[in-house]
Amino acid sequence: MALLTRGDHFPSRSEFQLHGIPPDDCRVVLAKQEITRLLETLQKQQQQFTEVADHVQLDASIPVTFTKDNRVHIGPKMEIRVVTLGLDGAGKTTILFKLKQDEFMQPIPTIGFNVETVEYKNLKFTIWDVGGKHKLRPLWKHYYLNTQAVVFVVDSSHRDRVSEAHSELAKLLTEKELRDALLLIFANKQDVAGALSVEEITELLSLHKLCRGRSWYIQGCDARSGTGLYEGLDWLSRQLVAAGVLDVA
Ligand SMILES: Nc1nc2c(ncn2[C@@H]2O[C@H](COP(=O)(O)OP(=O)(O)OP(=O)(O)O)[C@@H](O)[C@H]2O)c(=O)[nH]1
Ligand SMILES: [Mg+2]
Repeated sequence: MALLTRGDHFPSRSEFQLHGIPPDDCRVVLAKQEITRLLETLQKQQQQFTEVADHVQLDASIPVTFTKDNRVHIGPKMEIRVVTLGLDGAGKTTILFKLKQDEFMQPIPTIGFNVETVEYKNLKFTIWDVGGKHKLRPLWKHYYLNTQAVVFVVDSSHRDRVSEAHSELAKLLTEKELRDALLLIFANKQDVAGALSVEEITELLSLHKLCRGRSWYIQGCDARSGTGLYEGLDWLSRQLVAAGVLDVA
């Protein structure tokens, strides 16, 4: 058709119609031209990407975090300050060592504190583990500043100490510096026969009442084997990322 052999000029819709070509046919011919142009652009871009990939070593280990409000954090891990509290013998140090070294180590009662960093997913937790003996509890308050999460450990095998744990937790939750801190409760020693279940601990600590208006979660665990520990960290990381804890502006 003469209309389509005119060198550098491609006919317009009205020129097609002038030659009596039906509108549907003219749409197909015009679309073909557009698609050819798009394909050429695509091929050019693919070629450019291939050339770039040959020269640039992409680092797959660079962590990327997407926050709930659609912000993206690319780069070093988000750092989170956590303090573990709870009565003496609840298992705080055992949890810390298990997370750090992935092995059970028989701890001695903590006089003072231990501090370790634990990397998990895109987060770097700095965990302060403070001694829980009665006479050491007045020192807990020195660890509250800038704490983003409290991990409160309860010995589920010690039914007769749960009310003592309740009163310490109740005191903690009135602390101004911990007002915005997330609260993860580990119902530890679930491996011990006859241990209180997560539901029983929730009930005995009146968690629904005590923690009203705060982000909290209770997770059963066994610090010796590690069962449940990462589920707790998962909850924490979801909350921290959702809250957009890190300023990525
Ligand atoms: N069966 C069992 N024993 C545990 C578990 N976690 C800790 N223990 C034991 O409980 C005892 C106390 O553990 P710690 O980790 O020292 O407790 P803590 O909370 O750090 O105590 P303080 O440092 O005194 O505040 C140790 O003998 C641990 O081996 C657990 O999940 N199951
Ligand atoms: Mg300890």
